Amino acid sequence: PQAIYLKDYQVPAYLIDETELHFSLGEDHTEVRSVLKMRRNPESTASSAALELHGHESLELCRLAIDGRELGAGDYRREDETLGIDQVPEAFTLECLTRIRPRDNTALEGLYLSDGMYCTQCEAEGFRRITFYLDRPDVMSVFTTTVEADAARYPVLLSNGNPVARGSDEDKGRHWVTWQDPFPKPAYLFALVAGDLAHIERPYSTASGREVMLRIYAERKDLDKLDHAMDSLVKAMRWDEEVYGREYDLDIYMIVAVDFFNMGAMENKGLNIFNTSCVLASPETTTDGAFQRVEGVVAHEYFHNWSGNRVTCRDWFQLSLKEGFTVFRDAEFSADMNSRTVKRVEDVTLLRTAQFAEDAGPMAHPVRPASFIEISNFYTLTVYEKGAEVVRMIHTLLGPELFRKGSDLYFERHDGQAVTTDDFVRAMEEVSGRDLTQFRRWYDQAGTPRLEVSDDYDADSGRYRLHLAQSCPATPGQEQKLPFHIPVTLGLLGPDGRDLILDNGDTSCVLELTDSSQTFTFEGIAARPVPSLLRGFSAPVKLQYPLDRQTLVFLMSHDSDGFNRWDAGQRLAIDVIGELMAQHNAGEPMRLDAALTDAFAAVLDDESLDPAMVAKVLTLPSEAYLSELADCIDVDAIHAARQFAKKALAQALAERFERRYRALAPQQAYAPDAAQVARRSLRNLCLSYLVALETPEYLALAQAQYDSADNMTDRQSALSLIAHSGATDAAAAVLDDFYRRYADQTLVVNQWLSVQAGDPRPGALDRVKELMQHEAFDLRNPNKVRSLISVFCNLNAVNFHAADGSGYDFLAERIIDMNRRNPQMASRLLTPLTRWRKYDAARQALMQSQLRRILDSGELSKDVYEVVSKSLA
Ligand code: HT7
Ligand code: ZN
Repeated sequence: PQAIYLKDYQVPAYLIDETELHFSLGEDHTEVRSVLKMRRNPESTASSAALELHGHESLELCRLAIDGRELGAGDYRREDETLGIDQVPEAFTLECLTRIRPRDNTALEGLYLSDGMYCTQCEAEGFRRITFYLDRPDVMSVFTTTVEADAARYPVLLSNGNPVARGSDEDKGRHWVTWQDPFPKPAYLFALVAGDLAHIERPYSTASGREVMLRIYAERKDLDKLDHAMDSLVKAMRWDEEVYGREYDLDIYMIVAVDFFNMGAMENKGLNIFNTSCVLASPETTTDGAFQRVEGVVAHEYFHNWSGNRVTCRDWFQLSLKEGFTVFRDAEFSADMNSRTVKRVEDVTLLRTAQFAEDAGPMAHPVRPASFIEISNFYTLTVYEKGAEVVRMIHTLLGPELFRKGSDLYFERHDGQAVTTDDFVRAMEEVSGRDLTQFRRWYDQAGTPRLEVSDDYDADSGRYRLHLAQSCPATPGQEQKLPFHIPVTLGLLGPDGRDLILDNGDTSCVLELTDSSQTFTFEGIAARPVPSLLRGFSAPVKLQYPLDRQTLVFLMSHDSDGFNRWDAGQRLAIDVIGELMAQHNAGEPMRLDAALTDAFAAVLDDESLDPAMVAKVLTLPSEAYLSELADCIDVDAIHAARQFAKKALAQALAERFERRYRALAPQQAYAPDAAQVARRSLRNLCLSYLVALETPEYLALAQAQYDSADNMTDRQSALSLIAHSGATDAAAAVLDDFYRRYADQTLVVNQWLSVQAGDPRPGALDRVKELMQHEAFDLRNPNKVRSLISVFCNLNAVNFHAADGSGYDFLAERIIDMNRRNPQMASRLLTPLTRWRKYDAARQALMQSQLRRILDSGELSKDVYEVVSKSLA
């Protein structure tokens, strides 16, 4: 397979002004008729008049005509992924008839069947599996789509835009609907759905008074689980009007929930297609976390209507233009709807755990990659989450008002265009008068910068100096890095714990680090301050500023920045767990430093704090994050030390945990609102400490919560605690009970699979293998594969990384099989094996040999080939 390079970008040789599609949906095969009004691109410098259309090898070409003249086999060239016609007029109409087989489409790209319902996924390059086309985002066309199907089996026929005509042929039992989308769009935003669907709807008046109908479709059995998504959509629409001045533009906005989907959701113009896991929600079947995820994803896809659809990407290297910006927008929305600090803690936790690991691995790439073999491999945490951090840094540097002006300019200037990340930054530069030339390095240098800080204080002169130095490790293809432009938001705490007033008259300021090292001086400081660095995590860097445990405890209790208060607690816990690991490896008894117990006790006792933040502070850093921090990951020591810390904290603070557990008992009927979510999160965390003690009394408490819960958050929380405890009979019984209760609720059953896949006790791999044969499992359904196989391989480190290599062998087998069915899924499953360099020599050898086995296993998809070959390079 060949790599494609950003530097080779050329404007398209032809444009498609109008696209007319006719789908005749059939069980055995579907016929797609296209009529494309095309013309030569006046901006193209290509010398030949040849037309090269994209078309997947699975397309059966039935007819091809130019301006009504049918072409014979000698008039065109069919290659693997293209169809070439050597000579075409300046402007012409291209007609094409193709035959495709959605039922056999297990890759879930293009047109496929999800539980008997036709649906599409065209981003990034799925449209070429539907018909021959210029399937690239800078070719934008106005689409008219007719969908025709059996009327009884597929009563609902949807596509992008507004419905303009419908009819039926009663003799044949078929009907059709025509949809027109007036907004030019690239093919990746095309969508079609046909099925026997139920829906809810709600009228919405935009800020300027336009009436829009909002509809959410799902299988009839799920109709009672759509209200939360609808409420979230309305909130998102209002928020985008208020915060960004952006309104919706069609007469109808539709969301359809499907069970078979490779990712979370897709922002097709006017017809979003969603994984059921990101739409359906009810208190009985959905946890608080999943409620919040629905709200966030609904908002994310809605926000794409401007950041992605009205203004789209010129090429796929610019993916973060729409994804980074939209993740930033949805994070701000969620922060406004819920707790801002909790949201920031969650996002930074994901970034530091998983994106930093990606940045340190063989697939590391810049936010704007310079090359790829398969673009699907670049829907990554780097493009999405780090991309959002880059937008956040621009927001920090410009401030909210100028940032809003910049986004207004960007949307106005580029409405209806396909543009680049550079165009986005340029708009920000123009409104602010700032030069962001150096800042642009965030888009093209990979790797996580290190920020080393030291300080000195001179009591006589009252001068405090901060020395900041940056560096960035080499990443594949990028040995040397130039300094980044890093905004460091900072506060200084006096000895009493209060913020000092800084020169800008405020308690925080933004230092701009642009050189490899710089010193910042603060005058008139009466006593040595404690710096609160990188407030709100103002840049995606690894901060290195050693603090002793006492100072961390000081920051935990005094820092006015909620994020940094939490971070100080994490740093303290990491330090203490590190000490336990050393004791474990030295064969000494582990002893927990009372500094951590005392700090946790103080936080638990402080009832003035937001319970959600208390829960975050008292949550020990995950094994995955501890692994990311390690140079060589000691799987067993990390697990043993973290488990020990949890139990020791539980022993020391049992009374407090129990008191708060009881005090936080539900007072009202369930609602997924911020206040209740906060209470449940802390209550369930207290329960998790108590169950860690493994006493019959606390296991009974968990069982009582399981039995009496009126919501899935409390029931599932109790389920995992009992299922992962040493009480094997109780574990088996509760798992059986849970399955019996929810056997007909697919998403809940997926949670049941995950709980078992994540069980850290010995024997988990055998159980996972057994579950693969269970009626609840289906290898064709990505949600099931993620729930069972991905959870085992990514979240059950002690079992997956078993020293005998059994976990690696299992995963390699799954990948080889999945490569044939669904290359995107197969490629994503590879992630844990790509990290082999972080393990001991024996594990390294075992993981490498499984990667080689995959490479030698036969015909690999581009997706899998790219990741395996780069991992072994
Ligand atoms: N823009 C969407 C990306 C997406 C996708 C990409 C590759 C394969 C399947 C996919 N499904 C959705 C999702 C988003 O970021 O909004
Ligand atoms: Zn997106």
